[in-house]
Amino acid sequence: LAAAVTHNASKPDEFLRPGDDTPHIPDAGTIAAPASPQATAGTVSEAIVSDKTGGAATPGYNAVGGNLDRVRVDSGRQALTTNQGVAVADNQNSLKAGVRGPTALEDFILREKITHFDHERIPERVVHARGSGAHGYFECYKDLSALTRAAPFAGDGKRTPVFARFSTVAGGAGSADTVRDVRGFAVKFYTDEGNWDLVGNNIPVFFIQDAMKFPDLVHALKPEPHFGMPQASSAHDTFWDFVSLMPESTHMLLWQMSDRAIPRSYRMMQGFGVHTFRLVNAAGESAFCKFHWTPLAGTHALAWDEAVKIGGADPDFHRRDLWEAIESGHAPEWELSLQVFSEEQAEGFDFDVLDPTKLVPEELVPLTPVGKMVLNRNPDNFFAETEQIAFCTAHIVPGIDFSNDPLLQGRIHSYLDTQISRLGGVNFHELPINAPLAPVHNNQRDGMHRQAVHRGRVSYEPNSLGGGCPFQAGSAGFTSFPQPVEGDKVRAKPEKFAEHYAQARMFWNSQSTAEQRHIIKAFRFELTRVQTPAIRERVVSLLANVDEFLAGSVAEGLGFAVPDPAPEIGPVVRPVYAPSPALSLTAYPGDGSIRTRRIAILTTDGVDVAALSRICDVLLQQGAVPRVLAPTLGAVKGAGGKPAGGWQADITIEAAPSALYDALIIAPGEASTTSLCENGLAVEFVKDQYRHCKPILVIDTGADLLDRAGLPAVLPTGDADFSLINVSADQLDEGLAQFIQAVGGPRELDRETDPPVV
Ligand code: HDD
Repeated sequence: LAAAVTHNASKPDEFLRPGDDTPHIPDAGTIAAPASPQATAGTVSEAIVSDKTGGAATPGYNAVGGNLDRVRVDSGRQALTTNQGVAVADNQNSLKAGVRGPTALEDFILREKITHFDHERIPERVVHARGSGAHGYFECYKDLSALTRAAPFAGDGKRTPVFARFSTVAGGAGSADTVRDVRGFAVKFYTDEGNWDLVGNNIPVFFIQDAMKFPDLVHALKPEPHFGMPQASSAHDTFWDFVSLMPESTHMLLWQMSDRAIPRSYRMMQGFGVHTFRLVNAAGESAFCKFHWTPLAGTHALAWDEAVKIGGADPDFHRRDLWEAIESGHAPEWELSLQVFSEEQAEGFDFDVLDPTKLVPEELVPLTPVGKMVLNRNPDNFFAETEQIAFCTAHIVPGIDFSNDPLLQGRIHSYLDTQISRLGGVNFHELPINAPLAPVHNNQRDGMHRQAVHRGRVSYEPNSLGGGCPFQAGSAGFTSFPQPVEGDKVRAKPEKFAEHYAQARMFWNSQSTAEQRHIIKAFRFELTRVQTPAIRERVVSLLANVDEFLAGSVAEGLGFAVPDPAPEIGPVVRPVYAPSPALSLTAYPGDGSIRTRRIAILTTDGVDVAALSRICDVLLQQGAVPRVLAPTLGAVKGAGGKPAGGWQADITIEAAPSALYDALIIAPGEASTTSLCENGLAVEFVKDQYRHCKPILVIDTGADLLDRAGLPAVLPTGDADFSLINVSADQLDEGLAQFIQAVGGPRELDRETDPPVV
């Protein structure tokens, strides 16, 4: 053994140990060059993303970056160490008694490494486990101090750092992004007066009226306990059993079955604070308030068939989309608007503003835009930031206060409580991503994983030994709004909470014809997966209280007659609302730009190289992300098999199917088209683009592929299909102009038939 060790030390390679006695700093390695010429132009591409991974963080990019700087670790040009900072000579071999002998218990390096690994995972969030986040800032348009003393609104153009996390609700941390589900929309504002968390969803109402029912809702929604299925889906008996017995869910169910629940991107969905909150100014005057986030990119949704296919092709679709948009410099933005109303106004509404299953129609209280959020920096480390961030509805700052909404009241407890087991103790606020930028001084002490080193002998208040510090802030500190309360201690609900269908009906009547079609199909799909006939019927009996056509269409799809409407409990006054256009996704088309939109260009050998270059140039100028797809990787050859000026396939048709792209261009070239027509994957690609109502541009011979895919030349309505563009080679620029307009606009939903013809 002694001989071996001596030998080993002098000739390390003898036992296949990489490295030698001197510290070895490896090269960074060569990062693959972007495949095609267009990928060099600063667009979203795998190349740019990988280029970034080794890069150092940019300190001070926004203020919270500064906060995180002190804990950032970059290991470039550093030796490997243990957690105690002892340099490790050999990271390949455990310490053995003889090369073929047992491992020594004294191998503290092995044991530390394995022990740490064994404990790498923490419990995932009980709901909203799957999420993605980013840093950015909130910028207030105008000083709002007349309305609230909350720090983010305390000056024209004032910026407050934020971290936002978007999530699905039902699935586990490793589930797919594009499932049908509500999306979480949580924003932590690191204000100069402490952290404020606005923990909302992309739907402005909720399933239940009282926190007492939340564990029941979640138990019903999550995988069924006996066999752990289904993951990340509400299409199963226990969920529909529960909601069918909770008529107050009906309004939310319509939203959940709408296209809101399959957003195209986190960047393209609204966010809502859901509850009624209070704003309080420095004079102590208060108004009620609802918070709305509106994406500047507009609201866009996937088709259901598309969402399902993306789930297989790229389960990280939304995570990747957010990451790539930020890396490529297209920072997503949302405008924050407030609905502000007085307590007296609220009393006049025919619903209760404390009921989270109701929204305040914009016709009643219009929206006032007050600022915008820009997300411009990806996290350095997913676990340290996106996973460890802890949002709590209890985190409010002076100027913001709660209402008595019984769901909100329960949430105030739940979020802080859950972090104690999820993040392992009461000091989770010291994790860098959770630490406020505002200074923290109090007499709370000790507990698991304490980071702060409190000095001095005093940890109580009042004290004289510490000069009375930290002292109470008095009126400069948080003061609860002194709302008068009276009444008996009861377990009961206010009267207006009993009406469950008027706003569901308003929502239904506010949807476009296509949106209504999608809601019907979503109910049909979900309830088809339900195995218990009585549950299906009970859900339709709720819908019978909303709209006859809706209930009739869903019942027909499920093969039974519409049952009697679900009975009301006691006499109920049902208000009648006019349609509210703001409740349709069509109300927020965005600015019509095609920035960040992913465009597939189908090619193969024989492609018209000049046309391909022109197409990519034009799309890149617009900030889109063109991707050259071909049957195999490698060079794409031009006409006559000549090399095509450096053009390479970015990805294969097999590896990146149609659902991953917003639009399709079939590049011209006779030989290219002939060969694509023989490729079933290419034909399927074209069919899916059509079925998902996305724009398709074909140039010249590319039209043969449309015929091969059997696409109709006109819409089922008999009208021309503006998004199916077919031009000759000399009309390329006109074709591209029409294509860009189509990609920036809404999808051609008139293509839809039930069942689809293509
Ligand atoms: Fe909740 C997480 C949103 C009702 C209890 N919730 C969570 C997240 C969002 C929401 C966005 C994820 C935050 C993140 O990204 O870390 N929740 C809502 C909305 C609700 C709502 C908009 C209704 C208006 N939630 C609600 C109730 C309770 C909870 C009534 C309990 C009484 N929610 C939780 C939780 C979670 C959570 C168990 C899981 C992980 C976490 O908090 O940090 O405490």
